[in-house]
Amino acid sequence: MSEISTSPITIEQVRADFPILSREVNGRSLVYFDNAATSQKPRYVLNAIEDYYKKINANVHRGVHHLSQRATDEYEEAREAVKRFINAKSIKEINFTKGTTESINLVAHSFGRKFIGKGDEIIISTLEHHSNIVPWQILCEEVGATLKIIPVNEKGEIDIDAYENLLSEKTKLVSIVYISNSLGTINPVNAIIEKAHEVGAKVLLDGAQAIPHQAVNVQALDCDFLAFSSHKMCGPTGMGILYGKENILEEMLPYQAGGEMIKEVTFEKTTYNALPFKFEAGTPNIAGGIALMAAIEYLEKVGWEFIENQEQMLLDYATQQLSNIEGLRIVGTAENKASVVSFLLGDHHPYDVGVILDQLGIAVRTGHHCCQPLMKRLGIEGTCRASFTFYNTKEEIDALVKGVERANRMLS
Ligand code: 7TS
Repeated sequence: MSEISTSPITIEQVRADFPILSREVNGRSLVYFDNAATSQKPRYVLNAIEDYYKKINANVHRGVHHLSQRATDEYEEAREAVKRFINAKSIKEINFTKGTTESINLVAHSFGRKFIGKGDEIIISTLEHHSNIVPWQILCEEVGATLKIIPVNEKGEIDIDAYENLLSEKTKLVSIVYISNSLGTINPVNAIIEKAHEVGAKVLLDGAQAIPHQAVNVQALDCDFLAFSSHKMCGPTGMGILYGKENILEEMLPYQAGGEMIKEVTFEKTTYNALPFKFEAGTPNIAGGIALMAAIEYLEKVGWEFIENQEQMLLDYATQQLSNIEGLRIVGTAENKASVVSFLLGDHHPYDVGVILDQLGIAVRTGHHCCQPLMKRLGIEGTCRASFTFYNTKEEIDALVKGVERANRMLS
């Protein structure tokens, strides 16, 4: 494996760790501002994938031979790394999935179908990604429960008083996004969790956008579930995590069925494997787990101080510079915000702005960002979204500002 940049870490060293950042797009240096969709991968992670397939490749948890044991050891070490990263109590609480979406669906299926019934209520917010809306709609329809929605204000902040009014002894689950992918709003999750627990409800945090940007400590938060994706935190696609408190996971129904998740199978009756294997049927994403461990090691080496300082600087600078552009309106102005700037440029369609930026090598996301109900609430169809991470620079924001100004001239 290649070495990770040694401290004190500079932005130049960090950027040199990401091979893709030195490529050109449409004849210009790539400016990658679509980090909320997926982050780029450092060489350290790419090497972990290659090393695994070159030197270890074997199936896990079943082989007596050397390679299988090596693969199993490394894959299970990845579970330890995740446990450490989010400060879980036990590896039994770390379930590997293929992403945030699957993690939420797992809870809807295995917790929801056992513990949520007719007349019960589930609370989500207006800020949710579709993957934290649709599984609950399907569940509610199936079991006769009701979905309640916490409203947001014009700034994109949830209404905490309205939330408290929605809570009652009927509430069985609150499933809420930690940081909004569309607007960057950081939700007051400590208060949300505390209030939910007062009425006996469980809380699932959608941590997809929180995990890459700040330390998340599940024991301090006291959330019951946390869902996140490896690919948004410098790891590979096809790999995700569901954290759940052990006593709750123990009581839940199995999810997918097959190999790995069983203890004993007879045609008369099957018993299920212990945690964390109970929810992991079939051959897992072994390379994905090992590369996720490399991503965690990489982020730990860069350190939260560097990541948070760089991202705060980028957010402040971009907000200030973009606000100076005539006709530009920032959508999502929460007091507590992560490094995402969603904007509209006059009456121009976000897609047209995105295409002009792409011609300049600048990657932003345009559209509803899988948050159609939020867009409807804000009275818009979509936005242009620039999402920054710790390897982005002020100079790249200058390029974005110039690009947006150019788009403004071309489309007017
Ligand atoms: N929840 C949030 C808050 C997200 O931002 C996303 C992906 C998901 C859930 C789903 O994650 P997945 O890894 O299972 O797909 N968000 C985005 C985005 O903002 N642009 O593309 C994907």
